[in-house]
Parts: sequence; structure tokens; C-alpha cells
Amino acid sequence: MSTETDAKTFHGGRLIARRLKANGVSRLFTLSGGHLFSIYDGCRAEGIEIVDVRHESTAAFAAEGWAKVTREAGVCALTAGPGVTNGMSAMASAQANHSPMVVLGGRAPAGRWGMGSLQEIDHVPFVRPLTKLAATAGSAAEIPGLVEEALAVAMAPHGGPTFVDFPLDYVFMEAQEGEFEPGLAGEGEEEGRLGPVPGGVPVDRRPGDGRVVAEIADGSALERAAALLRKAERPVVMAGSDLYWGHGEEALGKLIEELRVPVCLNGLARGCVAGDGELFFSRARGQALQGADVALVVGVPMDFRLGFGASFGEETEIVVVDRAEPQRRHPREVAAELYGDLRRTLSDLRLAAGAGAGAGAGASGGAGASGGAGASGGAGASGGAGAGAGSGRGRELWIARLREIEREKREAERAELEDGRAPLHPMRVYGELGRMLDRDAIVVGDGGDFVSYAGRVMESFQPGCWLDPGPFGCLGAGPGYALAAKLARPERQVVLLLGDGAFGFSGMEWDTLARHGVSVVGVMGNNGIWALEKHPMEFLYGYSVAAELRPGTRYDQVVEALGGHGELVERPEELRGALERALAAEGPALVNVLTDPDVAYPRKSNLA
Ligand SMILES: Cc1ncc(C[n+]2csc(CCOP(=O)(O)OP(=O)(O)O)c2C)c(N)n1
Ligand SMILES: [Mg+2]
Repeated sequence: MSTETDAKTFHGGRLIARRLKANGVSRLFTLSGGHLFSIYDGCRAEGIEIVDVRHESTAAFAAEGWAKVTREAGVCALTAGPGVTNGMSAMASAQANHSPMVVLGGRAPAGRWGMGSLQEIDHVPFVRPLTKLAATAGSAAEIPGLVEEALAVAMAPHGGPTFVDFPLDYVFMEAQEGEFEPGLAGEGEEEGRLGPVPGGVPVDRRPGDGRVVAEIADGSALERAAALLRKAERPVVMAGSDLYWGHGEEALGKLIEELRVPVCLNGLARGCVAGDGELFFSRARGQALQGADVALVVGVPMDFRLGFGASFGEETEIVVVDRAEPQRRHPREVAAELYGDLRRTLSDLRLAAGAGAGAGAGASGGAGASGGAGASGGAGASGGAGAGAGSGRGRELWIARLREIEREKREAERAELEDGRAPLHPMRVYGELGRMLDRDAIVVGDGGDFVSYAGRVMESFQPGCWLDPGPFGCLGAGPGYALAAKLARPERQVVLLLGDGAFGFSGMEWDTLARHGVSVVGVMGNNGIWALEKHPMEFLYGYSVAAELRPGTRYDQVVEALGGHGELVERPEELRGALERALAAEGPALVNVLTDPDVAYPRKSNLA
């Protein structure tokens, strides 16, 4: 069929592809379905690469993974009905991680809506709670504007998933590209913008999402935060994913260096300060957060990962910095809240809280520019040398104390990193692997205890190099993330750490990796159990059920059968050679390491 009747008329699928292309989208992750054919045709015509996978879950996780590596919106197309339902875990994951992602759905034809077409179901009501925007195209002409809006809303802070589905009849119809409405990211309070569409489903946008957020944080809050930071003896920064999404790494680096503030990172913020940086602490995190008098909590919610706020000391004064207002209430009182452009806020805060002579002037200038007279007055008044000098000595003592704890804890890990047992201790795997990875290697985690160990000892040195599922914690995300990571950064090592349990969710994606020639290296901790569930259940009940897998399964042979390179490692001395061969392989590989099922990750809490 023709894709174009005249210069200005395109079929619906082509209209979609043209908007994607215009917004810099280069890849579409998908699994085939007739409802999507015209989108494929459009992508082909516009030069957007179609990456087809073996489960829609992977297509959607790949879109999220693309976002995580590039900080651009990832895009997937899921066929009507089961294609969309299969993508819902990834949408929930992207929501929890603030990952910008656009899900394009197929949809049964509008002309026969309600008559029982194949795969007919109204997706919008069930993806609505997972997305910032969920909409159905009401005509072919409406398509360009909706696609623009979906991309803009996904990217607006806080980032997240958006969804648009396209009735089969409309994507085959031709329409002019026309003067579509630009993204409506600034009008987020409005719901039901469009009139009735097939199935009676209007555009639905969650109130408060997708709005334009203040560029500049509130001036008096900035002044309060700066005053707290200035007099802090034991300050700390705890930063998470929104630091990364807000491109705040450079501004944070300057702030911690100039003000001498220790920093701890989680989520996508890992690597925003190098893992071997002088002010970076991971093993001493507990002491750093508990002992801090002032904590800058940057781009991370105080959720279970921060003990719902109790990871900080009772007396710790909390200053929250983020790209936009939080979606949940803070679980404890905070002293100041700064919402706006992260780079700007962090640099204003650095200047306003600066110690030493030069900083006073910089502070009032910086704060004055953003926060008006109050801020500059405050900075000028209390930015004197006295505060700077006093806290300077205290801070160096604080940093030295944390460094000593960090050093002792790292030292205590050494025995496990060199453990000589067979089957292997998971830490031995990381002891070897850590030495073989480049500083810009991208490490993806998908599993239970095996990945918890990695989270503890594998260092990240650059932003966007550590991809785990995040707080939604969905097993099976790894192959999609790794596929997207290697496509986005083909020159880098991409290593996927996975449990044997995790492999079962999306192990077929080695077929995808092989077909597309994507050299991801999987490293499996194969303990024959769901360790993260088995050990806690035994601790609680004295027994476990539903926690066993088959010991010693040759997942490496599965990968070979799918067209990849497989290695089995039974003894520690085999590990290095196997990893070297896998890293050098053309195409995807899996190193299947048999690990000791009796090793239980020492965790304080499991479920919350
Ligand atoms: C989709 C999904 N199902 C179940 C869980 C619960 N869960 C979390 S970790 C885990 C065990 C993972 O086992 P494996 O991948 O073998 O890693 P191990 O803990 O053995 O190292 C399970 C079942 C989950 N997080 N996500
Ligand atoms: Mg396991």
C-alpha cells in the first residue's frame, strides 16, 4: 500500500513516526501485532529502527532502559489487548523510577467499538493509574498532537510513562499533518480535554502531573537551607534518581567539593559522584545518615530505602531538593524544601552556603538572582568567615571519621571477595568481575540476593551506569534494560547480572540479542533457589515453600541454543577465563556461575 498520497497527507502510522522522528526518537521497541503494522510502515519510511523482542514486557522495559541510559524518552509499541497488558509492569516501574517513556498501543477499530473485535478492550482505564497521560486518538488528524503531547508530558518533571492507543481504522486512514497542537505539558490540572472518542474515553491526565515546574526554587527556602548548611558540622548529601534525571551531577559535584560534604547515592544517582571519589561513601552510609546534623536529600523520596525517613538521625535537619514537588508527603518534618531546576538550585545553594571569604559575595549574588532580596540579604548576613572556619574543621573531622568506617568495612569484605569455595560465593564473582570492567561499563541488575551483593560492592564511576529495577522491584526487567543500553551505547561494556530465578522471566531475550547482534554479557549467580525469598522464609517459619529451582540448570546451553555464547563456571579458578571469553565474544553471552545456595545476603528487612 502507499504510504503517502500527496506531499502533505500521511497515514496514521506515518503521522506517529513523523512526530517521533521530529523529537529525536531513533528506535522503537516492539513485538509484532496486526494493529501495529501501519506504525511499523511509518517507522520504516521515517528511518526509525524497529527492535523486535520476544515478550511485550521486554519491549516496555527496553523503552524504560533506553530512557535510563540516555535521559531521553524511550518508546515502545504494544499490540492491542494482551500486548498492552503485558507491558503494564514496565509502566509501573517507569512510574516509580520517574523514567520518561511513551507507550504506543494498538487498539481495536473505533468503527466497530463494542462489537467484540479481536483483542478489543479499553486500555485507558487500567493504564491510567500507572501513567501521567492516557489517551485514545479520536481521529487520524488528532494523532500528531497526541504523540507530541505524550512525549512532552513523559519528559516534564517528574518524568514518567505516558500512553496513547490508536484505533486500527484511524491508523490506516490518511490525514494531513497539519497544525497540531504542541504538547500541553503546562496545563496538567485539566482533565478530559478531548471530547468523546471511541469507547467514550477522554484524555486522562493525573492532576498535578506534567505541569511546568518553577524554574527556580523559592528564595526564602533557599536562604533557610543555606543557613543550615553553613553552620552544619556534620552535613551529608543523600541523592537519588531525580538528581540524574535533572542532570544535576556537575552542580552537586561542585557543591560537595566546595562545601566539603560527604555524599551517599542510590538508584540512578549512582555514579553521579564516582565510586572512588574522596567524598563518596557507601559502606558508611548508615553512620553518615544517622550522624548528620544536616542532610540534603536530593531527588529521592524518603521511602523504604531510607527507612521512611528513619535512616537519618532523630535530630538531623532535612533539606529536600528536587525537580518538582513530591508525589507523596514526606514521612517526617523537613526544615526546607527547594523545588525547581536542580542545576540552578544546587549551584545557588552552593554559593549561598559557601564558606570562606569569596563565597559571601558569590552567595548574595547567586541567591539574589533567583530568590529576591530576602535570599541575598540572608546570605550576606551570615556568610561571614566565622561560620566557615568553625564548620571547616568540624567537617574535616566528620569526613575523616566516615572514611575510617568506610575503610574498615571495605577491608572486612576482602575475605568474601577472595572466597575460594565451590560452588562459588557470589562475592567472589564480583571480586573478579569488578577488576575486568571499564570505568564506563553499564551494569544491569536483575535478581535477588545475587544483585543485592552487586549493589553493595560493584562501583559506578559515571552517571547512567547502574540500572536496577528500582523501588518497583520487578524481576525480568534486566534483558530489556541491557538490550536498550547496548543499542544506545554500543562502544561500552554492558553486563547483565542475574539470578537463575530472574532468567526465567525473560531468558528468551537472548534470542533477541542474538538476532540483533547485541553483545550483552550476562553473568548469572546460579544457586538453584529463589534465595531472596527462601532464606527470609526459613528465618521466619523454620521452613520454606515455593523457593526451590532446579540445581545446576545449564542456562549457558539454553543461551547457546538461542545463538549466543555460553560458559559454565563450577570452580573459582575457571571464572576469569570464562568472563574474558564472554566479554570478547561477538554477540551475546552468558556466564553461568554455580553459586552456593547456603550463602544468605545479610539483610535487615525484606518486605518494606
Ligand atoms: C516479578 C516479580 N516476581 C517476584 C518477585 C519477588 N522476588 C524478589 S527477589 C526474588 C528471588 C530472585 O531469585 P533469583 O533471581 O534466583 O536471585 P537470588 O535471590 O537467588 O540470588 C523473588 C522471587 C519480584 N520482585 N518480582
Ligand atoms: Mg537464585
